[in-house]
Amino acid sequence: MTTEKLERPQGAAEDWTVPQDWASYTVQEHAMWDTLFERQAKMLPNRVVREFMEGLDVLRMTKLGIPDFDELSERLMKLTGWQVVAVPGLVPDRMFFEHLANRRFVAGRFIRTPEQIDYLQEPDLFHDVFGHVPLLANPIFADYMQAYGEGGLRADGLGAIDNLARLYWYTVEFGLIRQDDSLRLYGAGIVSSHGESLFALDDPSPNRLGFNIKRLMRTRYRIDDYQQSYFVINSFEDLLKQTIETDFAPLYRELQQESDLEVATILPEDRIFTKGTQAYAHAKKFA
Ligand code: HBI
Ligand code: FE
Repeated sequence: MTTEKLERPQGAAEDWTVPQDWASYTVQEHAMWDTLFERQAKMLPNRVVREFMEGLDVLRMTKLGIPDFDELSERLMKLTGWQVVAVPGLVPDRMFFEHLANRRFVAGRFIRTPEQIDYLQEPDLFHDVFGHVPLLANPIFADYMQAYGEGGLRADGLGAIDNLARLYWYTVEFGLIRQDDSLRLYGAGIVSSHGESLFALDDPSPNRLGFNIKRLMRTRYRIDDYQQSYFVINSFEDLLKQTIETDFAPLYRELQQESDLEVATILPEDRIFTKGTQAYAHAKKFA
């Protein structure tokens, strides 16, 4: 999503943050959080990676109502040095990376209306706080998010934001992970969506491909529908290790020589996970 045309909204600071102003949320807005939270909390156990449920618990996000970002930040700071800061909506890429590189997660302060319950274009408070924040309590994932922010600032300098945005998209937003001999959800875009939490694991149509940074960075993504491809990591440790060990400058140069891949493409060398299990087979020769 190109965010360069964004104008800094009235009342936002230089770094695009605004006060959350928790006291101003209405009963309806708190009720919207509770409705969304209860629906997901009921269907995610055994579907979402264990560390996500542990994060909900340790951050005490199980209580009713929209979480107070200052309270979340106090707990997160002690666990992994992260804090949650309020923004009016999308912020320019560079600013976004700057915040992540300094362990500040930018969360929209607005929550969706009943008409938007199952789809909204921009990340709202439920997507950002329920989807993204619990895993920031996990030290390895917290390190990955900071490394991503630092990588983003470097990619910006190399004109490679689009490639790096794909890494965020196919891991932080829509990633799957192997755990206890099955596939589990961890991407915020999935776990904050009722429909996609079902689709990503149970539907036979999407491709579930073994994680490979270069292959992933060639792969386009769509922002207006369920994913056609998901990438599966072995563990957060493995994701962090591969990211930190990759020298992105030569990788970006290689990527410039290779064509982008359409969302549903399968390559012969792809490792394909069948729905819901660990087993994967090398892609059959696809004509
Ligand atoms: N801004 N508030 C906010 N939240 C995001 O998730 C976000 C953003 N700006 C840019 C962005 N994400 C993506 O383009 C990143 O991949 C850069
Ligand atoms: Fe997000």
